[in-house]
Amino acid sequence: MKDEIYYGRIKYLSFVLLDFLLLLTSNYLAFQVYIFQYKPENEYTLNKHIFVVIIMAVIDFFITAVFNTLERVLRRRKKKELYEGIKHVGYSYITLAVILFLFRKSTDYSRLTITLAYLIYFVLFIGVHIIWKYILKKFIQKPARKTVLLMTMDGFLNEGIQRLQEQDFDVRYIYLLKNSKADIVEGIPVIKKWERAASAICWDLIDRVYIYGLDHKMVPQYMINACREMGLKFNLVDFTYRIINIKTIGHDDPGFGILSTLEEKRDIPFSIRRVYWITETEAEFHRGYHAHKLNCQLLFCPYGVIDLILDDGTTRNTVTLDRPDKGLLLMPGIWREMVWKKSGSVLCVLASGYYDPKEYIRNYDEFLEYSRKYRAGSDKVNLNKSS
Ligand code: T46
Repeated sequence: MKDEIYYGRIKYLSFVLLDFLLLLTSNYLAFQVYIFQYKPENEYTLNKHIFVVIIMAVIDFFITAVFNTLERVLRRRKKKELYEGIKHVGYSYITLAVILFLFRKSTDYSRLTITLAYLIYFVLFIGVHIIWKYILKKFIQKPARKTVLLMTMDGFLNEGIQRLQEQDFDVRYIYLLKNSKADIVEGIPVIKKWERAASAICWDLIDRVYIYGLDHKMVPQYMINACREMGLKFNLVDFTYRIINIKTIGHDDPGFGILSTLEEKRDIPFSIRRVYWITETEAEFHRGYHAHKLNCQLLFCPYGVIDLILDDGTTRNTVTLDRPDKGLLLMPGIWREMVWKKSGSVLCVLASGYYDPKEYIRNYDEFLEYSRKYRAGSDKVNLNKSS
């Protein structure tokens, strides 16, 4: 809830106030109906009812705070609105029933009025929320450019911002995987928790969420659900492969050797599920001839020289791995061939997925077809982890 207030401020508080007004309105209406219906024998007075209304108001704030029933209220879909409405009114009703049962005699309040008040409240909660949302969105001035939350990692940040700005997007927030300590980068606030990112998207009415250079699997289910609830898909900025510098520590005495290190999520934008290496290959041997549908990989050659011929379906480039401090980050959908330039060169691979032969494309025509489809829809991914 703190995040909702932080990012929503006035907008969020307007829903809290609206809620309170709806509760009062529904009580007023319920009491009028009761009086109209049972006036002659009525012993239940407005004074008695007001006492119950005060308890109801306290419960209302309590339920809102504890169960966060106004979470992402500005952008949630109708189904979620209904679910949260049932939760909010249902929990309030049960809490009130327990309190009245414990502390008051049943004759001191009208069960009928209270039940009726909550029924009216529920209808108003759903209906007025939808109308209020519409009014807020209509009158919030839309920025001229599409607004974006960018998810990436430290090493690709500036590049990611630049790519989005080139496409005339207004990058409003950054989410960094295992982020640096910076709170602001190039004047853009850095968000450090997924919950906060979801709140920012909701309350600042962010138009799009872009992923740059990250394995999709790094986006947690929480964020996928939140975005789905807000009707937002994840967009990808085209990212096929990159040469990265691997941190390497040498010694004054060259004979001592050098030590290279890679850290998951800090240097590599995926979780490492598999490590393999290829040794004892003769010079001029070719391996590979395939692409991966899902696997993200980091390849490096700690000893020797290996050429990687990379093909994205339209262009071919060769990258040479010839130093232990040089890594090739390879995202899915790239055809590769490896050429051993020196006998015994060692190829090491860190992969984001377990071995699965079905995830390989080993036929070049099939790859071209896959690549064509993949690139055509590559700016939008519908992440669905649970499936
Ligand atoms: C890649 C390049 C750089 C397994 O059983 N488990 C494994 O984890 C791997 C990687 C391979 N295998 C079996 C499958 C084949 O029967 O090992 C045999 C040789 O594999 P493959 O022909 O795919 O080897 P390369 O050198 O063509 O490709 C390998 C990796 O498979 C591939 O992911 O990107 O290295």
